[in-house]
Amino acid sequence: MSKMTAAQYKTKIEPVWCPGCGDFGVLNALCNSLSARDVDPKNTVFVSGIGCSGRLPPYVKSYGFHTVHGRVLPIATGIKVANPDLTVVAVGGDGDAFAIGGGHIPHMSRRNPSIVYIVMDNGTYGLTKGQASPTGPLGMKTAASPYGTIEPPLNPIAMALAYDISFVARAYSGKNKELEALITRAMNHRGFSLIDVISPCITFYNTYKDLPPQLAAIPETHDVKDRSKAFELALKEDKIYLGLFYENDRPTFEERIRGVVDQSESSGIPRLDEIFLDFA
Ligand SMILES: Cc1ncc(C[n+]2csc(CCOP(=O)(O)OP(=O)(O)O)c2C)c(N)n1
Ligand code: SF4
Repeated sequence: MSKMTAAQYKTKIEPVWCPGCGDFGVLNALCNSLSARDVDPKNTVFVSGIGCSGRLPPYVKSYGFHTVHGRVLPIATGIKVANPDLTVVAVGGDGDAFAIGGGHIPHMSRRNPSIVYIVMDNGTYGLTKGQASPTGPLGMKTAASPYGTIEPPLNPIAMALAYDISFVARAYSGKNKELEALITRAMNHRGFSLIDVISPCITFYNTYKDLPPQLAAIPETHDVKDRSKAFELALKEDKIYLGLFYENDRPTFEERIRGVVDQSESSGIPRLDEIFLDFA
């Protein structure tokens, strides 16, 4: 079968996003990357949480699971464990990822399943009409915070590095080629990868003008194995660096599970299903 084009990876379902939403850029880069990598839709699952960004799975030709708010990662992990041969891509917003779902991030690092997690980070809760999210700036005024927020934002890249996630990157939805390249690299990575994609919400928190002057590509000389240097780049206040901060190679969750299964088969310890048979 000939290779599918990027356009063929899109379904006929028209995205309901507002015209100009950054999430369109993510969808385009994703489809370009799926085409470049010749990914088989039959062996691919997109999993999402709830939010405007969480609407993405039906727009891509693949299997999909639009789950519940903040629980995209445990569900994606379950899918990967059930069938490690699948390409599993998790997607969602910064609220989904770092507020209600934030508690899952460290455990994804500990387990390190081969899942690509794309966070469409717009600093706001788009779907619920623009409340401040954990990545919105201090003092952000919204209908729900008319005097400005009183919590400073968290830094997703520094957090991911602190947890030692095995692939940590940041991209901008307006820089499609770079985003596509990062997605492709993350898909080739063995282990959990987090790409924080700055993806502006044109309706509730339009950062299209303010952001570009602060964005800068990570210097080509940066060694992606150097975690301390990656921290330095992540903590810079005058620049928002884009690109791959850090990558390490260590055993994946699916490999370790295979190891436990192999041990259990030779251990002589009865398996759970055999124990259950005693009660049948
Ligand atoms: C358990 C639960 N709590 C709250 C909500 C309401 N809710 C739906 S989406 C959302 C936040 C969306 O923001 P984000 O995850 O950043 O995605 P975006 O819409 O900006 O893409 C919230 C609070 C919900 N659906 N379920
Ligand atoms: S509300 Fe914001 S995040 Fe949601 S579709 Fe519109 S522009 Fe995108």
